[in-house]
Amino acid sequence: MAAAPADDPAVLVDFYRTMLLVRRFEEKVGQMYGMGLIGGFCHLYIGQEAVVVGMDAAIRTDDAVITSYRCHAHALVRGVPPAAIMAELTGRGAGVSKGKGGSMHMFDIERGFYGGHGIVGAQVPLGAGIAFAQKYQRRDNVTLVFFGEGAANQGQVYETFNMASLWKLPVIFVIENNQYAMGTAVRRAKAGTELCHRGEAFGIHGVQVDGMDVVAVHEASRGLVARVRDGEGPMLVEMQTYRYRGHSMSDPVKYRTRDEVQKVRERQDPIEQLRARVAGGGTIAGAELKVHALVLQKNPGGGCGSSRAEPSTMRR
Ligand SMILES: Cc1ncc(C[n+]2csc(CCOP(=O)(O)OP(=O)(O)O)c2C)c(N)n1
Repeated sequence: MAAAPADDPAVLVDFYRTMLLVRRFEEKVGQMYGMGLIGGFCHLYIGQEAVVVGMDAAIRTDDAVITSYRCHAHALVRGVPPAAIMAELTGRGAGVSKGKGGSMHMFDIERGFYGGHGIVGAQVPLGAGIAFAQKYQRRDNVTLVFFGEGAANQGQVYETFNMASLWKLPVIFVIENNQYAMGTAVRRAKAGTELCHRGEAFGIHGVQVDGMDVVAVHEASRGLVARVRDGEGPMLVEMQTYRYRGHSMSDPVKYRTRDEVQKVRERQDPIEQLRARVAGGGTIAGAELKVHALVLQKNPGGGCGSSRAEPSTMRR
């Protein structure tokens, strides 16, 4: 997707279609995991769609993205064909990583997608390395480095902040604060300031954004991307978001109530929020949303979680 003003109805319809694609894809993955058609570890992105969709629309196709194991959506928005991701999940040679990476390790370098990393936080220094190469080769590209609020407590993140700032690397550090690191709520794990301020000691400007509002995500991202591309050096954004499903497919979710999840769904769901904003009034855009919703039909069997556990010896 090319960057375009977020008040353009065509852009909003595009955001809606892409968020719906991500959601329906992930629901299908959850269903197939439950049927035993997908093996290994599997982390769904349902609830967080606005973050990748709004941010990807603010960068160019020749820019770079790197993220954690919760990576299906990031690959989808970069333009990796859904069939290649599904083939990867089901361990086939037609998969985007030739069926050898699975859910957590998808790569498509031609599309600027550098994974898919199972080691928490490992993608942060790797992402700075990609940004270093962009700058060294005098390309006017940027790198988006996505990581969770749990990873944001790791030492390697701050070593990376130091070097990225020192070398004015063209990188945006994106903390996807989905409120839980496995079963640990952010309020139990985070000391000190808001996460958006964590780069300030290194001279890295940070902002906090409502990551459930795709328009807010996109507008904030456009501003940050323009500044980073102009050579201002690294920036940080904390996206306040929420994951609806368990940490992974084997998570029984005992650390929060169903009521908590239900309230977020009812009040903040990113897809529903955008639908309410665009739909109605007999507009062409409103009609288009309905068409997209019909094409990407809700998967009737895609309920909550799976009856089948991940490998129990090494739960992630
Ligand atoms: C170095 C390392 N430590 C621990 C783990 C186990 N682990 C997997 S995911 C996770 C929680 C990470 O939470 P967060 O960074 O908030 O990302 P989220 O899963 O919420 O997207 C942990 C501790 C790991 N994979 N790698």
